[in-house]
Amino acid sequence: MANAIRALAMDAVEQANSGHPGLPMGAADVATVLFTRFLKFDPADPMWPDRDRFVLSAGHGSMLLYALFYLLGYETMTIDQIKHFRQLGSQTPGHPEHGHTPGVETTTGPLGQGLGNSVGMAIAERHLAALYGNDVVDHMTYVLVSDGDLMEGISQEAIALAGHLKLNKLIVFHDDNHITIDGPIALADAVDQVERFKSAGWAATHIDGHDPVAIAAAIEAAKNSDRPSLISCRTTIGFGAPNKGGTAKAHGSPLGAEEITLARKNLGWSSPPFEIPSDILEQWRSAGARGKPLRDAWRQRLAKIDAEKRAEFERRTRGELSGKLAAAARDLKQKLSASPKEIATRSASEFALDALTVALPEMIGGSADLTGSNNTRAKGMKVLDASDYSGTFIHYGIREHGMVAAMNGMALHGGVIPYSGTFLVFTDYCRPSIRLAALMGQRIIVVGTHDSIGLGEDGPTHQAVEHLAALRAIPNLKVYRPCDIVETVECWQLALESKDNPSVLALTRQNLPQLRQGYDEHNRCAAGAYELIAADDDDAVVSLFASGSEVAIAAEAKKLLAARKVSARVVSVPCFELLLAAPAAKRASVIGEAKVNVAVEAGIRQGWDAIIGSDGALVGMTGFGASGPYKELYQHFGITPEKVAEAALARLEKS
Ligand SMILES: Cc1ncc(C[n+]2csc(CCOP(=O)(O)OP(=O)(O)O)c2C)c(N)n1
Repeated sequence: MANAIRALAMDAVEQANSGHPGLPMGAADVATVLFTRFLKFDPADPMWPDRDRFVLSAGHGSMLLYALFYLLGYETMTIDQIKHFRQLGSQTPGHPEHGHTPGVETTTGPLGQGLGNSVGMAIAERHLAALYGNDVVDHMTYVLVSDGDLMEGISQEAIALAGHLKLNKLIVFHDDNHITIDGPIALADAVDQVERFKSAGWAATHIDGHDPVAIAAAIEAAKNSDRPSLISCRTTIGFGAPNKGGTAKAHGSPLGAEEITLARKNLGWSSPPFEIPSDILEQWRSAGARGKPLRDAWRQRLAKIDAEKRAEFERRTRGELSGKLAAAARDLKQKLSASPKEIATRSASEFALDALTVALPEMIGGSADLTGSNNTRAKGMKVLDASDYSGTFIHYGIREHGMVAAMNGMALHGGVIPYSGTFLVFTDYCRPSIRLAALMGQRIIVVGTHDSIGLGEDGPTHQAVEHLAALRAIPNLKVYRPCDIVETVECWQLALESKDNPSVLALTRQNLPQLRQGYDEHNRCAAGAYELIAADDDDAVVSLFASGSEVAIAAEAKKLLAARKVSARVVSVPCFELLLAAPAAKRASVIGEAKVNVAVEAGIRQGWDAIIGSDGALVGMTGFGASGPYKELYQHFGITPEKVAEAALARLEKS
């Protein structure tokens, strides 16, 4: 049965003339034992909530997954798809893509990410089991990692977090083949992975990855462990290929016709390319059929639980929001219109979260050791840890990358909405995971506080300058930068309502006035930008655009211009992406037709031209910040109402 995987991998890579035969051939025995004897899944319903998860962290070995899906009888994975491996429009892209190919639990390719995701999946499983009981939620998370996955830094964050949280339903198979692209692993690494995992609180063992009895015994033991488990499987990359097997030559290129013929002989596999002998295919298909009775039994158990609890479980699993969110947001805005607050948007966010986390109990918050600074722990939130998985706040430790990768895993798992906090500048440390959330269309929310030179004394290492632009560059990510507490509530609502994309909330350390006075039921931030303060007469000659903390500066600049008899309007721009996605006429009406456009943002110019045009002026940053009290920094870098007014007047003179 394992040779069926090997043959399909060799043939598909050969036909595509690109791909990675080595990993599928080497890991075929491990995968065969796991998928035919242990993994709980049903090809007829790849999204069945209580299925075991299998993550191929080493995404380059994608043919392993595709071969399994075909052999096990996933409807969409036909032999034709295998023949079209890596071709445009196929179900078999170069690296596995979640949402594209049924059965693929997460998009992998950037090494280490899948392992990070699996930690989040295992957290979500434990959390939901604590809430809904083992009858409804009781599944394993299995991951296959390569040497490369374990060399990436993110793996350390993932392993340490999983060990600390005692995620005993997480089992990692290490494809220990001693080979990477450059050659033997010894060229660059000498880590004893078993000892490394043990030191992080895991159960860890070595086995022969080609011995089905040893593989089964190790899985059995791991399933009964009180800790997460590593099974380090000694394998031969390209197992079966007599010359290239065991070498880097099997890693990432077709084996070639001659070597494939020899491998077929070596493996005793006489079928022509893409043909699986019927008796072997039957055995695979009957392994694929194992899951149906398990899924039926689960359905029956689910049907027996309290109706209200079941409805809530199903709502959460579908990722649907309850009507309580909009009501909570309206209620908060009403309160703020009655008693305005001049606070930092990070505190405004906490104010919002106190209500929103009650409205949406599926929200799981956290912070990378900056809880008190990020203000992400709402009132009454219990900590989720090894002693109590029912909590909803996670101390991720100083592990931004592992944190966001885990959040992706939670979102992919379903049933929870993960959000977390760090300083905006440190989104650099988790950017690859944010990018994958965007690629996969997953709802995670990253709170980035201390979002500019406005953080003051910590200085340029901590002051985001290019980060807004860099984040805005990621497709399908929404970057929100609210200007006051009302906008903060609205941006939270929008982020939570965006089921198919991740969001970043850029929030200040420093206090900001409440610019939105009076109650407006409508979520004005939904337009991405809107006229916050109209011109004093009908014809504004200056449009002042700003985001976040600089909107108040623009509002002051408008007054200075008025004193000079220059009519200006102020447009708040909390979210570029929403504005730029609006129909052209709507966008044009928000941007307006003033003679002069000036933008104010304590960041670099990149991206602003789409709003202010290349002839607009930006009052912002052109380099790194500095250490000092924040008000002095704004003066020093010239981000002041006076400079904004000056910039507008200078442009007016030229026009
Ligand atoms: C973050 C990241 N860096 C680099 C790569 C390119 N790459 C793909 S596989 C690989 C290493 C291959 O070695 P290993 O992980 O042991 O896989 P095997 O050769 O056993 O298939 C590299 C560097 C990648 N996919 N992701």
